[in-house]
Amino acid sequence: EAAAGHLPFSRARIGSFFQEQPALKNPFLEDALLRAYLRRHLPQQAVFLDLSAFGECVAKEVDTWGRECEVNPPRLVHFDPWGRRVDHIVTSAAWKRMKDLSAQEGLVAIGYERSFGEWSRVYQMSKLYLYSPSSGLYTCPLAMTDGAAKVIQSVGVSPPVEEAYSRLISRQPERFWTSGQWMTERQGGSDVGSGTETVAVPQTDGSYKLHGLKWFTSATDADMTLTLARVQDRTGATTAGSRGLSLFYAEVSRGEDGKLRGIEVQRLKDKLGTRQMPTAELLLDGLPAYRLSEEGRGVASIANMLTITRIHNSISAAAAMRRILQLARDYATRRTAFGKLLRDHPLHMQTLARMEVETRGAFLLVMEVCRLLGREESGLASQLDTQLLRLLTPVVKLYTGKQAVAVVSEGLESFGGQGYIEDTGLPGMLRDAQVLSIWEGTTNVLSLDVLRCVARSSGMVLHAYFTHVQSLLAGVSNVSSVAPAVKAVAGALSELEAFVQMAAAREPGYLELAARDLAYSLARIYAGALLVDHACWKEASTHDIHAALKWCEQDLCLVASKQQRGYYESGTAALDAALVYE
Ligand code: UCC
Ligand code: FAD
Repeated sequence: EAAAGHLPFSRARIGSFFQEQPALKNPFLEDALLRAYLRRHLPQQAVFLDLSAFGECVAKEVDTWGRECEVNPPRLVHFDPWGRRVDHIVTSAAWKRMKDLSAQEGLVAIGYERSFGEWSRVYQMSKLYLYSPSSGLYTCPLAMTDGAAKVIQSVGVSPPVEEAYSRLISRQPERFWTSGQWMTERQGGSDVGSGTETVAVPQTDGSYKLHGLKWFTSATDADMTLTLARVQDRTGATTAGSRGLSLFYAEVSRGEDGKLRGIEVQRLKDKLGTRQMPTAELLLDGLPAYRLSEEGRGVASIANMLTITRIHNSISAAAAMRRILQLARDYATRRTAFGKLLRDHPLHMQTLARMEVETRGAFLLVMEVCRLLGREESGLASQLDTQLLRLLTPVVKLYTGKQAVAVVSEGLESFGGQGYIEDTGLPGMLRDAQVLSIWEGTTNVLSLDVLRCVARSSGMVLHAYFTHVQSLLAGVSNVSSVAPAVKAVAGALSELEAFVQMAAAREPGYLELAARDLAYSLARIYAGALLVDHACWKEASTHDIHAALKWCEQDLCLVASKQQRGYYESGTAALDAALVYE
């Protein structure tokens, strides 16, 4: 019997084995696809140096701040010690540092400086992609800030928003402002047209005062906001529906008494994730505001913001997938089970490889949208580019948002029980991924947006889609290594074309039921074409070919297979409802 002193587990002895934790390395140097994509499209030394240095800073320093934001979440102080209402949203020091860092690194500014012409958006979004998983959700205010700058650009950079615009795109921390995006009210976040009760009361100087309740307002420590309201006429009447909504600009500021001007913070939301960031319910009680759109053109005017924030959302989704994978593959070199490292278990590698394929598809889809945005903003976009951008923005947002949840969830499992342990920082990634398919338009609402943009363009956006995918395939038609993938994409594209033609002649409810599967088909086929195209680039590797082949093994055209099984026929809706409510 071992003497008590030699027992490995007794009194203060807790055994000698401690698992090495996964190490976060420079996310730029770790990301072969990102670097290859940039080598191909934006081979600028300045960009590589900046991203490499920023990646190092993210891994060494910023990631710790991101954790600090999670463990020191914002809180609301309603009253000062003497009972006066102050409504202070107290944020952590790390959250404030993120703001300064964002300005210094030009995380919004790069998109407006356009130093790299049509590729400036790709550069900006690549940087955000490195930053996002370590940012403590600071990418949320940055998305809205970018969106607000875009809206201001579209309505005209002149007073009263000239100063605000210069601050939104500033690199100077002391000047830099962030913006909110207050659209959702209690009655509706998707159906903004019916759900908005906020009224705008005209003032004699041409400005307005807003009265209403905004139900979700994220990163509420912002300096300004864009929001929607209904202008009251002299009798106090307003126009109902979407046609009654106008777009407003308001500053979030305090009066000499220290109170917020025209705003009461009702409470902060108690959320599943995104806890690093305040999301508040706000009573607007005479908030001074300026109208930016024509009366009744609020939704159309804020659509520019939605395009930008949805692209940011997609970047965050792809980045979350990439980050969990980066950590999982590192962990697989440190963790042993059944006598060998996880990396030496083929089934574990198959699991990570499947995640890798999803991540690559998502990355290329998002970068494609960024490429198109960059072309549009540099005045280089063809009509086809503009139509593709309109169609792909909701498609990519909804697809990557959903895939992020699946990939991050699988990723947690690859750490075993540790993936479920809060202070590893891993569970927060799953919580934060879950919001990506909800805010900025849910999956179904965006699927319906896709249908509407197809109908409004009389099918031109689909024509642009088919033309572009065909041109990608034409460029690789004689490369034998990817032939099965090319065949799969081409076959799926023909099926999709046939489906669209058939569905156009059906009753309206038919396409509505097919909307989500249609959006998924558009995403999968397009990503297949991009993966094949990338795999045939002159510096591509055998791994790129493997990824393209694997992606194209899945059902690329969901609507074709489901249509054959009668999924969208008129009786289905009633059957579905009956099943749900049995
Ligand atoms: O969730 C939010 C913030 C979260 C925090 C920020 C996160 C950022 C990412 C961070 C990553 C870490 S803010 C709330 C977001 N809310 C939504 O996304 C609303 C979802 N609902 C929709 O998108 C709906 O489809 C609505 C509200 C747009 C539907 O309203 P309407 O009035 O029924 O819309 P219509 O009739 O379809 O469109 C009205 C006009 C039309 O223009 P005209 O009148 O010229 O024909 C449309 O073409 O607006 C135009 N329009 C668009 N244009 C509508 N949607 C778009 C679009 N997506 N792009 C271009
Ligand atoms: P609903 O519209 O009630 O949707 C409920 C369900 O119905 C969803 O599954 C939806 O897909 C489905 N649905 C709705 N309409 C249809 C349809 N026609 N066909 C089929 N299905 C449909 N909003 C802001 O304005 N600013 C913010 O800063 C902000 N921050 C947020 C932060 C967080 C953490 C969260 C969770 C939300 C935030 N939101 C914000 C609100 C967000 O944008 C909305 O919650 C979202 O757009 C959905 O709206 P809703 O909650 O009213 O859901």
